[in-house]
Amino acid sequence: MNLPVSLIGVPTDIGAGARGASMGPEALRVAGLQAVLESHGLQVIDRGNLGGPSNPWQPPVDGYRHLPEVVAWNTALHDAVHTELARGRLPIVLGGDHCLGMGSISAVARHCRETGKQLRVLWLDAHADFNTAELTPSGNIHGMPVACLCGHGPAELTGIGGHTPAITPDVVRQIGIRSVDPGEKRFVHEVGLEVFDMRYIDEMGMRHTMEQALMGMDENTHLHVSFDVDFLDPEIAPGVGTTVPGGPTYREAQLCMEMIADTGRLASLDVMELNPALDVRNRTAELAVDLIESLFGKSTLMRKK
Ligand code: 4U7
Ligand code: MN
Ligand code: MN
Ligand code: MN
Repeated sequence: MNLPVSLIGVPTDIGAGARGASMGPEALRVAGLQAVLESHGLQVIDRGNLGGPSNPWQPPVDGYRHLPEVVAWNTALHDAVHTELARGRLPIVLGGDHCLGMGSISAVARHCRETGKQLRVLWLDAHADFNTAELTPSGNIHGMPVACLCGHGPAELTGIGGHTPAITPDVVRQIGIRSVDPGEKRFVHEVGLEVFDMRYIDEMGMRHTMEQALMGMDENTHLHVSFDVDFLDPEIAPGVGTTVPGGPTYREAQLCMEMIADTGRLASLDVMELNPALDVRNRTAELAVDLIESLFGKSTLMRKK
């Protein structure tokens, strides 16, 4: 496929519980993302950063922190991602916190409706991000994007892109999950979200897990990967606001990315929740870039296709 790539920086931590993810886009650039992609023959344009409201650092109102600001950032991102897809390009969203998954994936879903593509979303995360205003223990909207995309949330968010719900739960596969709040867990089961949690990965291995998560895709599939960097074990990826022990190792994460690359169907990507304020000498950013390199086929030179 080898679509030309567009980098879209979204420097905000408006949906997070810790400040600092707003510096994520620059840390990924400093770690050499564009040059690494170009070294694999990809054409890359860095569109720079989107703009939006600053973080007022307020407590939740009616179960949501910073709802108007979250709407503003996600509306801008929806438009930017949709524009790149309409140009026939592969957007990489440089977050920013994971509330931005709403703007990004709502645009991908809209593009799929317009072009008759079948959507598959891989959600790589320690968390299910399936909270609602009633269920959330924090009010932080980065814990709610999957629920909002599936139509459970405030109209300002569920309606971004003009189609509610943006997606149905059956297009989503969650991988690496190991922290789900009690009410959130019940809701995940209720809607039938397909979750490959760490217990599953421990028992079945990453290879079998990815075979299952990627099953049923074909030439007409648009594959979107939403990569929350806290998916990774905190021993190798300390630079995130919400670490949860017991995540995938370096080798497991590499295999995950390589098996996605092997499908040849990757058509859009989010890199979310990287927090340089909590990182050690940009190590987590460099690891993220290393894994993104695998996602775009680093290993293919060494393998017979
Ligand atoms: B992330 C949490 F309570 N579930 O809702 C919440 F544990 O995008 C964390 O996956 C959410 O990093 C983490 O606040 C959101 C919490
Ligand atoms: Mn997340
Ligand atoms: Mn997470
Ligand atoms: Mn997080």
